[in-house]
Amino acid sequence: MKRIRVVDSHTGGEPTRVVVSGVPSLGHGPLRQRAARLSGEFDHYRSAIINEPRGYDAMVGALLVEPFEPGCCTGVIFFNNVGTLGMCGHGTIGLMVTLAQLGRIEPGVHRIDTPVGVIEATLHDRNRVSLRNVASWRHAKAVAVEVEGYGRMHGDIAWGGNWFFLVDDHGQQIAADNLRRLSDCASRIRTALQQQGITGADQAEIDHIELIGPSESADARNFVLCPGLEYDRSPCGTGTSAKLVCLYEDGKLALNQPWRQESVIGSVFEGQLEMIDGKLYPHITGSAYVTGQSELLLDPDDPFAWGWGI
Ligand code: PYC
Repeated sequence: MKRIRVVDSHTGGEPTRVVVSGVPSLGHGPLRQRAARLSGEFDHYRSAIINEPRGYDAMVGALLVEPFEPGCCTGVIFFNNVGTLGMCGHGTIGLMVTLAQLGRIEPGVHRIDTPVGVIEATLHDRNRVSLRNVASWRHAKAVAVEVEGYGRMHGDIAWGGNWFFLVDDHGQQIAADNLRRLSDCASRIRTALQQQGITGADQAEIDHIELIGPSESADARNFVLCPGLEYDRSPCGTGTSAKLVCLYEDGKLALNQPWRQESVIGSVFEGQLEMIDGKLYPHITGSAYVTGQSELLLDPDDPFAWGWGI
């Protein structure tokens, strides 16, 4: 019987499962290499932890590993129902609250090593966290895309720790009672990007689609379709980062100006931008709550011991 210790939390409704122990060592190199090793050699562990029957498609995993970069309190490799993620904002907030619950960190500033660079996270109290993301930027503005069943739309391509295509002219209501239509629209945009060869820098696949609309209580509301075709219940930390840099480039947001980003289910992140050495660093603040601590059991006789997914 294999045993994997996990702590579950949610950030604005979006779940994070922190993996404390039970996954084989990925070695000691830079985290980008270790994330590739997780995908290449140990993908069945990712599936066992996050896919049904133990997890579900919206859940994001956060594997704790030894940091490579100096001065970090931990390294983390985020993953979802289809693979690893570069960074994850809601997951970082969940991770910090989980580390506090485990007694591993105190309130204050902590550096965290990720596959896309070091981030800095501040634990304010047992639930509230701010993070300074990796440097983020807009790669292209108002790229036209022909979307089957929906027609021509335009989107900005931006890096916020993952690649995003951010669309305003989608014509959809960003509302919790319109999730099927939003998922259909966003997944067709993603297919259209693939078919039309529209990518991030260095031909990177754009695997997050962000539809943006008005909000009554915040600056904007979004719907973010994640790589495994589930939508983010939170306002998406990396997606909010991508949005902030686009607003800044359009002259609609100043440095250090607060931006409140609401999710499709009504949870809110507060964001702002800092400029360091000519690069834009998004700051994101949100709250997470621990929902469970458990030991996953992988029974060798269980035909679905390693999970199943799309
Ligand atoms: O909060 O950055 C985020 C995120 C990415 C995918 C799901 N959540």
